[in-house]
Amino acid sequence: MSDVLDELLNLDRSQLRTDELRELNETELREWLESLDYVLASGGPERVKTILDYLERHAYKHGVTIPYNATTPYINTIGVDEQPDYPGDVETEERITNLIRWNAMAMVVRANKYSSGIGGHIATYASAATLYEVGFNHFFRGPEAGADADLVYFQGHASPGIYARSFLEGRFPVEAMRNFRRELQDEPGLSSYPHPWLMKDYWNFPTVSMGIGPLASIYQARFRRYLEDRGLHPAGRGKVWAFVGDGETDEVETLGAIRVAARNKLDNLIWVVNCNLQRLDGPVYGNGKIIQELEAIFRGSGWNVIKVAWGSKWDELLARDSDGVLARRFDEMVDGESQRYAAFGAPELRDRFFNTPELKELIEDWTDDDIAQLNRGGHDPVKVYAAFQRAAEHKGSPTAILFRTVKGYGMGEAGEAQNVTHQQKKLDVDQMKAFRDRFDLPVSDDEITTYPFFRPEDDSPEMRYLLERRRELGGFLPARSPTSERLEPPAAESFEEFMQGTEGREVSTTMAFVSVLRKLLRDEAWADLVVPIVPDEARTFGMEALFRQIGIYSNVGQLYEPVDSENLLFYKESRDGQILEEGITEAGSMASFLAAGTAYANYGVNAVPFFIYYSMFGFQRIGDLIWAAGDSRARGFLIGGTAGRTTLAGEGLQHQDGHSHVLAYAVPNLLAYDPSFAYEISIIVREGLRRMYFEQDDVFYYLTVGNENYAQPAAPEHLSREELEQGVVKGLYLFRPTGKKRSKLHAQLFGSGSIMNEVLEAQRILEDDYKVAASVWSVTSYKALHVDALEVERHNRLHPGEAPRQPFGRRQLEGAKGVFVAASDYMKILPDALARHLPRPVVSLGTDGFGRSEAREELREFFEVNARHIVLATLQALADEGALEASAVDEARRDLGIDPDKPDPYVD
Ligand SMILES: Cc1ncc(C[n+]2csc(CCOP(=O)(O)OP(=O)(O)O)c2C)c(N)n1
Ligand SMILES: [Mg+2]
Repeated sequence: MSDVLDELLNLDRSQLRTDELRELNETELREWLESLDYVLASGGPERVKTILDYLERHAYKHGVTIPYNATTPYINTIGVDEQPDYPGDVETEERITNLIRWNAMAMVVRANKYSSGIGGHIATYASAATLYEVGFNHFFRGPEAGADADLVYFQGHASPGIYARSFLEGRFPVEAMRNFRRELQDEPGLSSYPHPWLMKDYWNFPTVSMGIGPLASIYQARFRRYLEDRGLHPAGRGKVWAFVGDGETDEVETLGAIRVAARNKLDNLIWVVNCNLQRLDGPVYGNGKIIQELEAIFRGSGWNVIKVAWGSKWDELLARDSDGVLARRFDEMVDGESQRYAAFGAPELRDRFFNTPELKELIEDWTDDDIAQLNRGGHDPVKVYAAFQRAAEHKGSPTAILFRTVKGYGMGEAGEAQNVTHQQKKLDVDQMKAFRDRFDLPVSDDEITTYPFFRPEDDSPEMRYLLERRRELGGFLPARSPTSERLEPPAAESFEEFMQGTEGREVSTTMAFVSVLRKLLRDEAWADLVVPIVPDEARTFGMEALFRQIGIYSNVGQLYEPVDSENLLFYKESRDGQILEEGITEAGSMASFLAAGTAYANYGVNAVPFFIYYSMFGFQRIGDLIWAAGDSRARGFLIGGTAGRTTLAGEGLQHQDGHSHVLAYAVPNLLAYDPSFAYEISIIVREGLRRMYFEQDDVFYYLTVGNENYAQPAAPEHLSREELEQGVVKGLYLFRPTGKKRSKLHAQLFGSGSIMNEVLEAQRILEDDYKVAASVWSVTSYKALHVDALEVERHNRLHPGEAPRQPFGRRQLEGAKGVFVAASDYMKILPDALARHLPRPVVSLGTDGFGRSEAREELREFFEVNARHIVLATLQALADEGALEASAVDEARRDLGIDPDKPDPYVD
């Protein structure tokens, strides 16, 4: 090959194999390259891209397939000549970063010194400090930037660094730093990780359960667009930044929704993937290169990818490397090898990395000190700035920046790039001194054992610089500031129709809920704020009328004529559509719920999400996201459709939900309801709106609704409206009192959800056939009754001198005579847990077990929650009390046709 060609090929030599080179016809190749150069010079890169595209298609037509290659060479995406000048004062910034590094390290070491085992992480922030600091000094716009304000998802384990910066900014007193992970001390403390529940003016997003933050950030960026497109929030330059660990990309939640970001062209989303090449136990991908692997995944999903692998010092070597040997060596090196160089430093790098005469030649005049400066890109502010800037300016797709860093950077022997570094929380005196020297910190040997925190004087250049940067960029971050706007709940009259019942017309509670939702969509004050979220399940819940009425959100509108366009209820997508039709992803839908449910705190918009899903696929499948909603103080309604283990007939044990209400107990600020009737739903929704958007309580709601059709009754007349509303909201009210007050035998029957109909039928049988005076109570929420009872119990325990209080449920049932029998479509633990707070024992019927694929009637027989079993349970309870002979119960059992040897539904 001639020199000219050599030069032309210069950049690409590392990509070409020598046998290929040999086979090429020199003149031919030269002509191609020269004409490409000409196009580049005359038409620019875009013209080159177009021509290459046509060329490829042309070749394809003639049988040439070019293998798909999603990766680019393992070098920085942004070349040295493309790097912008650094706009900041690098030295001052470095001094600030070093102080933050120190304070972050000291807070963890100190916490563990004074309370062994308290935990905390040094290595994560140590690897990410430059990424955060360039962001804080030049990019992240604070709340005062209005529509331009950014939202930042901080990596949970990096929180010491974020606190340490806030401390310099004067947002925390030194006591707070001393009480890291000690929130119950007399002085203020700081929570371990980002938890809005614990620090509600500070943190926005819980991120520490790996995968939740990245997933949530995608739907956050999309929701921001949704608000803008619907005119609920002004469009601005605001970005969503998400800091993601490379190990965190193991989680399916992290990468599972990235195409959603590309499909929605979310150029307001930037992921900063901190590839320190390590996770908790060791290397993320020791036998390969995580950066290359991630590049392929992101590029293949339509993201803009920027790789920042090598720091500036490497540029000197790359410039010398006319043969491409260095680039080839980068490609050859796996992460496990690379980790050794970070751990063992210059001698190891000299010996093992520069392992051929050509490579050795590159560094022949270099000292170990020179070699030690061969840093990874993520520790080089100039490289970090260039990448952030390019990402911020990029249009048309989300950006992932893959930064190569060292885990435990600066920790030296205490953990730098060691496999144990993630959990290193103790540094001995010598290690602290080494850290101090490395970052040139003003700490004397004597002081070191006191773990001092540093904040320069207010008028020092560092402090002036730091505060000025934040002032310029719109204030401090993170900051959480909920809107104070209160919304009046809809007037009772507008929901009055639900109080009248359906006059015999049979409708399900799902339909009743949809009617309530449609009512709300006609309410001027609320209509725009409602955000219906469905995971490809709208038709299941009879919501398809909403498609046409309020439209499905799409960032491009509708680019096709829908197949059902002739239809009144056609599938309408539009840019101002209101429904978030997420497709088959409960996790994605819940991430949208998170974004919408916290819009009051992030955008000042009182959005009201209604996430309607198959109840089985809620708590069980995406419980961690629901937990995160609780932590986030999200508001809104989770609607578990097709609920009830026997009410959803004909499915099986992956559909028939009989335990989500048990799981709902775990989330402290969640109110859970299993309503039976339309008017109950309307009362609960109105009350929810009042509590969340008028009282501004940080609670959210879970309602189960079923698909069994039955006549919805009118509100009972024996209760005042106030009594009824109170009962529905607090969990219990007398729905149908017995008409047989003079009977000797008495029973109180509790019904929930659609099992209420079985309870009502049992009441009839007991009264007609067995002379038992039975009253029926509607239990809308076992959880609400239970929580109230625990509160009262606790109050009484802590106030022994005062007159004891009574829980709501017990008060309601105080004078109620006879046995208590409860039946629901959920597990027996619900009434059982409440039982000790009631005046008498309770016999619980429920749906414990896997069940069968069957029809409703047979399922209820199988689970023993139908009217006949409720009757039998009542008679047996009366016999247990001595009010009935056992033989009478056995006779009844026979009359009811109940087989005593039927299989146990929990076991079989
Ligand atoms: C769902 C979940 N599983 C496990 C953990 C425990 N954990 C915390 S950090 C960590 C390793 C994180 O590695 P990486 O994402 O690479 O972050 P780095 O600290 O290296 O920046 C693990 C396994 C967790 N927090 N969440
Ligand atoms: Mg990592």
